[in-house]
Amino acid sequence: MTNEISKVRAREVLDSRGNPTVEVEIYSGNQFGRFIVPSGASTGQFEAVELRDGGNRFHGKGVLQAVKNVNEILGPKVLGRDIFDQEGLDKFMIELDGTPNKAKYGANAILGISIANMRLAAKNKGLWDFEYIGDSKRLPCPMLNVINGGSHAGGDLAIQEFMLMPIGFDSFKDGLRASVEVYHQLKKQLKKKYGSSAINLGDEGGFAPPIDTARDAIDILIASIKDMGYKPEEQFYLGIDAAASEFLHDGKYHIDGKILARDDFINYYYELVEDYPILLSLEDPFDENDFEAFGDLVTKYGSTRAIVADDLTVTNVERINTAIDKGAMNYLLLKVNQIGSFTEAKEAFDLTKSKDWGVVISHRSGETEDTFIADLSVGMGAERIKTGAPARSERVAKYNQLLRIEEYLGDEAQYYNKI
Ligand code: 2PG
Ligand code: MG
Repeated sequence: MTNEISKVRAREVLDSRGNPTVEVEIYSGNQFGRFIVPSGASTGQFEAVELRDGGNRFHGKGVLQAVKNVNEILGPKVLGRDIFDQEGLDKFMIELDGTPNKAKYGANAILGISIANMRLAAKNKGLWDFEYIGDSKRLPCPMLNVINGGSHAGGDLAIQEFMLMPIGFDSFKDGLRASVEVYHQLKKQLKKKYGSSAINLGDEGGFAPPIDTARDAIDILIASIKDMGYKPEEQFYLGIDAAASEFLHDGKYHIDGKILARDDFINYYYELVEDYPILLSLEDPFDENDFEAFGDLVTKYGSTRAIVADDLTVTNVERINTAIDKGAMNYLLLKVNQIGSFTEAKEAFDLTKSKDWGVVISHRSGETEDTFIADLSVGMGAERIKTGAPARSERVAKYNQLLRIEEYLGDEAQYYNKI
């Protein structure tokens, strides 16, 4: 069987928001690996460049240039490369691009080739993707985004995500089932309290109710957990992703009907965390440039809470190094398309692990049927994965893949059920 890339093919397909995205296939003989690149809405300022065509077609969101860059430039140049030399392939493309943020050919073009190649390599060896990625047999704790706010919904709720974390269960399967039960109970409660329009879904499959404050969202989640007979702070914890850069305007945070200066916003979290011990994970609590404010929360709560960096660090080792210097996080949110290649995402993972910090593998708000991140989370041995609510097939697809992996691993599977 040949180990060389013999054909590269890209095309424009659609993501879960109906926006175009890049799909790539890499062939070796008649075997191929495929990957569809996801896309964010609350994108960090420092993310690698997602090339979009502009103009009128698809409201400017077409990706024909990125597709062309794969089919006519990068593709022909990687022909004949060894499919098992992932690092060599990624570094070669980074060098060809030559910019610090993949602005020339597009991170969507480069990542498509990178992950499609990895998939092909796994297939060639007869392995599941997660087995090819690493030796870990750890199933991550899911973080299910069941109430959607911010730029993922159309209401006044500033905080973007409210997530269920089924920690106190013995297996991924059990944790997922209990979360689904709570999700449906939440639906009933929201409908009763706010009416039928409250159960409309946001971009990530969570409900987008007319709730105005974080406290109201957390209260109704706790009530739903209890209604189902589960124990808050034992079986279920909660996480939020503030995506705070999105509601920072003219130096002030616009949240819960108030306009808060930075220091008042730090106090906002002190009070929230003290009042809600169930709140275990806080992602992007402050603006993506405010390493110091992140550091403040780590100093105060770092031993008991996950302070998760997403827009702050954008899966980029340089930014993670700054966060290390400033003590600004203890959990990394890892998104492969923020950096644009498998090798660099792995470097970000390894650097984070060198500090004994945790990692959450994450989807984007614009997703597809591709389930790669489920395998990535297991292969790398990440503690957690966030991939939306247990609704909408592009979200559920990842959870279903984790169910398959857990079943396949049998007794060897270890569910990460730690705080
Ligand atoms: C986030 C993500 C995923 P987006 O902020 O963590 O939930 O959102 O893909 O819009 O950046
Ligand atoms: Mg985020």
